[in-house]
This record gives sequence, structure tokens and C-alpha cells, in this order.
Amino acid sequence: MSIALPDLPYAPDALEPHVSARTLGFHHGKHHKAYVDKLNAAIGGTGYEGRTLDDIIAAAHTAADTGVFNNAAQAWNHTFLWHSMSPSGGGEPRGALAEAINARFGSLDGFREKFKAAALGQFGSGWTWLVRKGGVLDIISTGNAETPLTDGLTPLLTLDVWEHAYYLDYQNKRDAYIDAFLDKLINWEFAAQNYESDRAAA
Ligand code: MN3
Repeated sequence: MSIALPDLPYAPDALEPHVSARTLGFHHGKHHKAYVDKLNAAIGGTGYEGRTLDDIIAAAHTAADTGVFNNAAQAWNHTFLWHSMSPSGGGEPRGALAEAINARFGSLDGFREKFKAAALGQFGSGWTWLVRKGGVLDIISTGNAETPLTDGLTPLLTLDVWEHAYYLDYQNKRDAYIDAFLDKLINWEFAAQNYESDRAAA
């Protein structure tokens, strides 16, 4: 049993014009697929084979098995990214998550400012995340393949700030890509589901 590349949860052109079908085609069909393929090649015939992706990430992180960790974490991060965006995204969070956002960041605008600053401030490749830990929301960035999973944090949503995520559409203008995500694509329903699951598990 190998790790599978999940299908996108929407058509490749569903996020246009904010993320083009060309970008999504490369990002999912080439980049994400390459992480999955390299992971399967690396774990074949090893103690990692047959384990869940979450298990592989945790074990490879503990063992400082960088090659396996990088590809496993990138496989997980990208699947989480696809769900963090939606063709009907943008707008505002509702319910308990909205209350938690207001309590932590003052307002939705306060959240957007802090998220944008974190995503712009990530030097080089990485990810910006809304996470929950100990009942409190936070915004963090991780470098390269690093994922909040290995720090005991619960990810609620993420944005990929590797250049391959935006360069075809926005070239060097990472700020315009971040704005498009926050204005038009951010999937608050997905974040709310993750928030409620984490609250129920606590
Ligand atoms: Mn990527």
C-alpha cells in the first residue's frame, strides 16, 4: 500500500482568475505529485511502508530522516492547502470560529493584517498557517516543508508561499497573491470544521 495523490476538491480552473488552471495544473499535477512519488520511492521496503501519512511525518521527524520527512510533510501540506481554498471562498467566518478570531485578533481585519504580514515575512519558501493550540488561535509561518503537526499544533488553514504557488500568475508580487487568497479564496468553512473538531477532541 502506497501513499496516494488525492484529487483536487474542485476543477483545475475553478479558482480562476485568482489561481489559474495552469498554476493549479503544475502545482497539483507536478509539484504535489512529485512529493508523493518521491515519498513512495523512499519508503518502499522500509519500516515506513504501509503506515499512514501522519504516522510517517511524525516518525521521520523524530528520526531526523530529512528526505522522508520533507516529502511526507509536503504531501500532507498540499492536500491541506487544496481544502484551504474554495471557488466560493473569501467572505467572513461564522459562529464560534468568528468569535475566536475576534477575541484573538480584535477583528477579521486584524486577522488579515497579521496573516498577510506573516506570509509576506516568510523569507524564501514555506507556509503560513492559522493554528490552534491550547484553545488559543495563532498565526505562524513554517519554512520549506515544516508543518505545525510536529509542534503539537492543530492547523485550521494554510497558504503556500513557495514561489511555485504563485509565480506563473503573480511573478514576484507575493502581496497580490496573498490578497487574492484572503479576499476571494480562503475557505472559512474548512477552517471552522477543523476548529470544531479540535474543540470536540480537547
Ligand atoms: Mn506548493
